[in-house]
Amino acid sequence: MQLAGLTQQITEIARQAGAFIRQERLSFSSEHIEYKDVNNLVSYVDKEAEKLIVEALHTLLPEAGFITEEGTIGQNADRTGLNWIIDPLDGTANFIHNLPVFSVSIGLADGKTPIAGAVYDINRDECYHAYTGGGAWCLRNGAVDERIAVSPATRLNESMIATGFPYSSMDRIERYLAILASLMKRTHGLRRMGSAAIDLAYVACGRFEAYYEFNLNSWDMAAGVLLVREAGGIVTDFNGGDEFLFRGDVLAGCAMQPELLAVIEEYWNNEGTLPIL
Ligand code: 2AM
Ligand code: CA
Repeated sequence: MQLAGLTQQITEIARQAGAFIRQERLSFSSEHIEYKDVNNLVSYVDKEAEKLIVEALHTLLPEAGFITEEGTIGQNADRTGLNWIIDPLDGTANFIHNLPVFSVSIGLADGKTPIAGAVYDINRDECYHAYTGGGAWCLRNGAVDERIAVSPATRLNESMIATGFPYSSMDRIERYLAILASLMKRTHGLRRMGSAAIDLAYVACGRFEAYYEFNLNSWDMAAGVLLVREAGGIVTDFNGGDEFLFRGDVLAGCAMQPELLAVIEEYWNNEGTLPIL
């Protein structure tokens, strides 16, 4: 498989889907909102964008299976072999509220290892892309392709950290809040952007030093974790291992990642000892 050429095509498909989403936003209104759950939103835009992406990718690599947020096509339940892992619109709640932080995320994974992918930051026209061994890149305005790298920061106390608030399962909320409180006191600040794929892309290009979230879906992170790794960063689960893609807890960062991991491990694995302040 020629990953370099494949990644160029993934980048183009992500940009095309993003152009569709950007266009639809112009005429989008609240009557288009559908509810998968009380705070889990979707619309025809997510579904149409996914169709467009799935059709293009299927032609590109017919042997690969699919794991997608909107379930356009049969899903590969056993998750082995090659799979396209797709979130056609990451940051749907932002899209619906016209908050300009939403993206397209397309990853190709071999088992639990992402090997190629792109995240398209639709409103900035920045398409982040990478394949294993090829470095991480950002294509701006469809014209300038620049190699990107994680931040040179080495300490938590010189870091800006992104996270995602829990929105469906609240069963680990106290641990999450304990970590948040601890980090508030020892970082440059915390941000909740609302698109995991953008958070990861921004770690890859050095805007954030790190990003962590629990309970994510594989399509939120498949492309983004590869971007961070190819940009020289470290990605682990909350135990320092590599079981993040299909388990959902992920921590990605630059050289200070181990220091952040130590804070997360302290609270995450210690039920009953959660001093919030
Ligand atoms: P989505 O927009 O594709 O669903 C960040 O926390 C991640 O959680 C986002 O990538 C977002 O992906 C997902 N998410 C799903 N529902 C959400 C909600 N109600 N609020 C915030 N994020 C949500
Ligand atoms: Ca989505």
